[in-house]
Amino acid sequence: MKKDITIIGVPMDLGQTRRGVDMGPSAIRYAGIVERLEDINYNVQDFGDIEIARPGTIEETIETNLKNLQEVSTASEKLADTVSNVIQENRFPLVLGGDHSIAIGSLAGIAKHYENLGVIWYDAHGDLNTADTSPSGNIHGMPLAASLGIGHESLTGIGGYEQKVKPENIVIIGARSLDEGEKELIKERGIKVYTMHEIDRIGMTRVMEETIEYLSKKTDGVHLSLDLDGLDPLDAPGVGTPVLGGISYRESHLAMEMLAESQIITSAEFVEVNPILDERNKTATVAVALMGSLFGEKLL
Ligand code: 6HN
Ligand code: MN
Ligand code: MN
Ligand code: MN
Repeated sequence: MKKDITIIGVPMDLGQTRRGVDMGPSAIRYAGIVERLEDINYNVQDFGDIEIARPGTIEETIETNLKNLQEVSTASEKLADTVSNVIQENRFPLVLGGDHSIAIGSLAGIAKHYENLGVIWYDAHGDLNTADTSPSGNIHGMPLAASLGIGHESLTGIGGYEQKVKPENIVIIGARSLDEGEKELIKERGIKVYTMHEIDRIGMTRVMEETIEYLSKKTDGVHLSLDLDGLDPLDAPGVGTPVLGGISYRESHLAMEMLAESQIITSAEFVEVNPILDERNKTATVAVALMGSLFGEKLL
């Protein structure tokens, strides 16, 4: 893992409808992310936050059922540029959300630096919807589809190119709430998914061994996109779209420790922390602990 990390906050809440997730980056900073990484000898730079427009402030010129499309698209371009510059400077981009729509911008900025970027999508959801399949019109349910080049051109065209990631370079971990259109897309494109069923059945150790083996063979970099709702709501209650029966805190720690050991991760984002829905900043604290493990913190 690179020894220089740049933290980028993205106070985005326009990809969904529950207020408060824009405070995610502050909550994670407050839970001590900078100190945590400095304690394990990283050089940490905090870029601050990407500016997000208030809803309705950008004139809507596009006819669509996607909520806040222009605002999300504009913020995604800014984030893509920022993330790309960080990689150019040979630093590790650590993006803090904000709702999961921000992954569109992160991946647009990251993927152009790799021939074959891998993506680990740690999430209760597939985030593979489009305007046609979305039950909600919320863009946070679409970033993985957009990054495949599927969906509205204002989302797929960020960074000036269409396909950020190939379907065979994606591994989804923790899925337990997939919409019909998402299930079809997963089958049609052959995306690898470990649902909660497989995690229960074969255990997190094997899930991560297989994931690492699968991705390290064919990719030249791996982005971790970790949605805190991948965890069980008992461990991470501060999220906008909780789903029962998720990955435990301990399993998640193990997953992060195995990723640290494997040294395959080249960029990461932690999203959907909503302090308004949280219990005493528990979810941000969990996020920080997982980042500690991801970056190689040891117990002994
Ligand atoms: N997330 N599949 C649902 C939708 O509205 O498209 C939920 C999406 C949740 C997205 O948690 O990042
Ligand atoms: Mn998500
Ligand atoms: Mn989710
Ligand atoms: Mn640990």
